[in-house]
Amino acid sequence: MPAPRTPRRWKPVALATAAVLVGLMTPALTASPAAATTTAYDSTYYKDAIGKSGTALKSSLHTIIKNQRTISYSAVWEALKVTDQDPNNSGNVILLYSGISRSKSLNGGNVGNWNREHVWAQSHGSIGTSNGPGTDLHHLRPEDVQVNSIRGNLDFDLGGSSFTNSGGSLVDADSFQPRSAVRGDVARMILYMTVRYEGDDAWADLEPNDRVNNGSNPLHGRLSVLKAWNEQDPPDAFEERRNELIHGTYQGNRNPFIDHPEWVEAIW
Ligand SMILES: [Ca+2]
Ligand SMILES: [Ca+2]
Repeated sequence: MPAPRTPRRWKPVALATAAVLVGLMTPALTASPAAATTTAYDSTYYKDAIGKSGTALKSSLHTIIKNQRTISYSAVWEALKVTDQDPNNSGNVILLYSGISRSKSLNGGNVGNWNREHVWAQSHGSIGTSNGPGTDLHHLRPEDVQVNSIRGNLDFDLGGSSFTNSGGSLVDADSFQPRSAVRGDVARMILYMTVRYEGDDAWADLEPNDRVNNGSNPLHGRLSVLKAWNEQDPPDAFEERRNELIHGTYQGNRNPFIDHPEWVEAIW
């Protein structure tokens, strides 16, 4: 397996590859936004998906990303200490919705601890915590115990009120709105889950819809809002680094929407 690579090390390679390919084909495209999402994986990992859209793209990406290793729920603790490390303090992790930097050693279930937030809520499709969607690092993040409880199983949507350690996130009776810096992350995590899990294994077919109050159905909303968040909050170095680590070190698969955020619109 290749060693984990950070975005700072692979991005220049990706951009250089893109520049060469674009230069060979059509120089007029060098300034287009599409070039920015060309990655070094397009000719390898994503080669069967390139050029597709709609259900054909979704199906192709599913075939690519379902090839993965799983880890145990207990192993998720140590993995999150690596994938979600504070770039400015290697002893800490960043809490997803709160934006708080907290000591890695404070993982646990008590007030003041951080625990394992399931961005795709566990009850939506009863994914549980045995090896599978419930331990899939692509949607698991550290979060303050009490904030995790406030988010609960709510769908994502606009609006709500602040709360202790909200970091700018909001909650109301039927939905949760993450702080602006991670809204795109949340959208790309939810949509990864819907492509990865298609009901051809032991798990439910997870799908997005445009509703809240999805209860225990294998559905998560709201799609129109997630699509807007994907546009408003593009992938940054933190999100790209964790995608690299999950691919290279833990699971061997990638979140395609971090590599190609435009694939959200291409499918939905
Ligand atoms: Ca973000
Ligand atoms: Ca699905």
